Amino acid sequence: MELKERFWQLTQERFGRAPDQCDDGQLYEGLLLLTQQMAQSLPAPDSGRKLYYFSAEFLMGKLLSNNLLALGLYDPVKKILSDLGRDLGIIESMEPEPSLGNGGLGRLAACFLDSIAALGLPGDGVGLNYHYGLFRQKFVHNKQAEEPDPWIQPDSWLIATGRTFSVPFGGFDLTAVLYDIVVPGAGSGCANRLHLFDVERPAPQPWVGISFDKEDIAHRLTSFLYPDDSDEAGRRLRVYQQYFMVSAGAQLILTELEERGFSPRQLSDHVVIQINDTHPSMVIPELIRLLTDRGLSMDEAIDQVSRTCAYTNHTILAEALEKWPLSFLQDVAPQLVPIIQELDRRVREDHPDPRVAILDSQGLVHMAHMDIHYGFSVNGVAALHTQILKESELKPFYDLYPQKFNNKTNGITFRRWLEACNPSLAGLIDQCIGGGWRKDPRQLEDLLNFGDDPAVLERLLAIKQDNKNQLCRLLWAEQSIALDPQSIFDIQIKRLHEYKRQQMNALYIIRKYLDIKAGRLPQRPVSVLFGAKAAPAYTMAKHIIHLILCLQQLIERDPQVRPWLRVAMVENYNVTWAERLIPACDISEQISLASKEASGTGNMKFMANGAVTLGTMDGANVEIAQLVGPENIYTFGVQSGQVIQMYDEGSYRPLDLYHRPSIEELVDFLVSPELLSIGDPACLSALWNDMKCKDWFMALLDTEDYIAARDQCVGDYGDRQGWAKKMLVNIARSGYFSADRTIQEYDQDIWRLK
Ligand code: 26R
Repeated sequence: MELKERFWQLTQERFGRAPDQCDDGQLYEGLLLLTQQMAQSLPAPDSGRKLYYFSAEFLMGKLLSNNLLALGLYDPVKKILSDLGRDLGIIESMEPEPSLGNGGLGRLAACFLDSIAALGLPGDGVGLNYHYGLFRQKFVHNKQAEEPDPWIQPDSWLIATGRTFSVPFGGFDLTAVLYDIVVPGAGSGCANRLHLFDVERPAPQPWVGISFDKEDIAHRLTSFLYPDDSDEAGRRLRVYQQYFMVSAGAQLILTELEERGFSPRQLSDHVVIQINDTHPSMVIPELIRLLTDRGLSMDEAIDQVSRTCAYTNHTILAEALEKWPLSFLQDVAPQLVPIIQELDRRVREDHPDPRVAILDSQGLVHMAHMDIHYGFSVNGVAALHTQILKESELKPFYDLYPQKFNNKTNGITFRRWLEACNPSLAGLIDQCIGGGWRKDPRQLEDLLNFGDDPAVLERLLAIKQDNKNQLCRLLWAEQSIALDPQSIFDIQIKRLHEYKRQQMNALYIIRKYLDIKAGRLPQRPVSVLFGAKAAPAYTMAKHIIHLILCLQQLIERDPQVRPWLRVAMVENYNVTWAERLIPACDISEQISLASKEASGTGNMKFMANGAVTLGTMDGANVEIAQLVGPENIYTFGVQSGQVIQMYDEGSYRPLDLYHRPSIEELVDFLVSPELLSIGDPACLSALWNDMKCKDWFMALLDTEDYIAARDQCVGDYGDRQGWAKKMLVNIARSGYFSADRTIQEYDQDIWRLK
């Protein structure tokens, strides 16, 4: 049946009316169903080995336009709608964004699913169906407040599969109900699935307060996604969530293995599991348990599981390396305890070094250690990150198993992060080099032939300006934020964390503010944009948001400063906002303390959209710098090796730096009368105190260098031709960061799917 006919029939059946009589909400629903049906009818890729990507987070973003594009329906649907005088853009905006992730790790998982399906590889995601996702952020009195975010509507992308599994907790069982989201592959003609497990009878209301009785857990296990820095009670519920996810997921794997006609003894021939950070690590003892239940000996089960599981590390922050008290596990999943003890015993037998033990002397289970001993691959997510794992963080393990360690530099899907979010840039690229880059982003390098073509450079600048104009209209309409579209757009969007150093960005704003007040005008007007959620229990991160919002208000009220410098923090930053902000960015802020940001992926998205990076030599910034060369990036700051050394020696002294007059002036502004009259003195002085006395992530160490590099960058922006050339080189060299490339490497080196 023709697409148009099919759509008419669908809205007729559903709403008893033709599309021209439907409101926007009905059109959205109709398109959702149409897309879902077409995606569901696609076959799964041919299966040799099948991948299961286990992750506590999948930050998918809106799916309608993504899926329309993957199915090749975007242009036809757009045409059908415009013939009716309707706008696909408006209909897309009706879709609620599922917020099933915190940040980088969850968004990476979503990009990976997109690439796996597009490459026609057999690989499904396994995760949890959180009803309220991560919280929705509101700003109240210049502070972050959190609200539940109920994203599931009667019609959503979730398909009830009817499959259930029983998960045995200490003292009671829970039924895990499986929902699927179809993941159509762009151009591959096949589709994979994201499997999300849910409790049978989810609580009708979001809940406050946590208790651990059976009923509470039964209804609320899948209520919320835990923010990456949560309180003690939250941490305990995380263990329940993790075991629920991996037990149901492991049972699904064994069921599908059997359906394909294989025995549990053949697991590793037909299945590979990628463990996305340590949140799913309990899949290792759980699979061992299920295999021994099915008649394998302990030796056989351990052997199979060790050939099946591979682990990705996403952070070296000590506080993010999961260690669960064995007593927690005894409550949650007592049947795993003897297995974990046996795994630990075997490690100790072979390796007396206590640093590589699974169970430490305080009774904590080190999840990453279990992954490394009982998985066949360990990878970091950028070259520098993997090097740091080998040389310091995981050195004792690297010494034991050098062959297990490998690097997989992260990537992004260009389908969402260039084709879909920046259609005018995509169109210009087509005109220059043809459309081959859409299948193979490495072809973007052909753009380098246009580095001296004034017409192309002119167009690049015009498209950027147009995207900035559009963003201004949206910010005004949605959040009453007014910006000058002619100003430089300098953007930092990422989770709020001290190591990412939004506070250092704020110090630059203070520098400029003081300069303007003293009559020293900047080279040109700058708008500094932020988007960031702070974990609700992360006090210092919330103080930094408060500081930024106070600066925003201070400047907004000041007609002397406002024409030159503006600050805007977008409320409830999410994937959808990222898709609007990134195409409009001139300067991409990637200013983490060197060694702390494992990779970053926003840096890659900005680069592909023609923003120039201002960054430290950290994570994938190092690889960006190598690709574009020193003329096309602004780097600054102390190098990772030196930072690691300072931590080892404990030699960092923020107070000494604070006493430099150029820095003291900036830090002291936090407790100036101007700011105290706007903000909460308790928050501002706590932050002030921390910055000068603790400064755990060494913001003051790099402040002077940062200010100089940023001023240089703002100055160079004035040479429009020169700047456009930098933009072009960044776009041209960004193809390396295609998630398709990353996934091909995972497949070649780890998964071996076909
Ligand atoms: C255990 C719990 C407290 C927790 C800590 C940290 C839960 C989740 C996190 C998030 C971490 C693991 C994360 O998101 N890491 C990010 O992964 C991205 C994808 O690899 C990287 O680009 C990014 O640099 C890294 O911070």
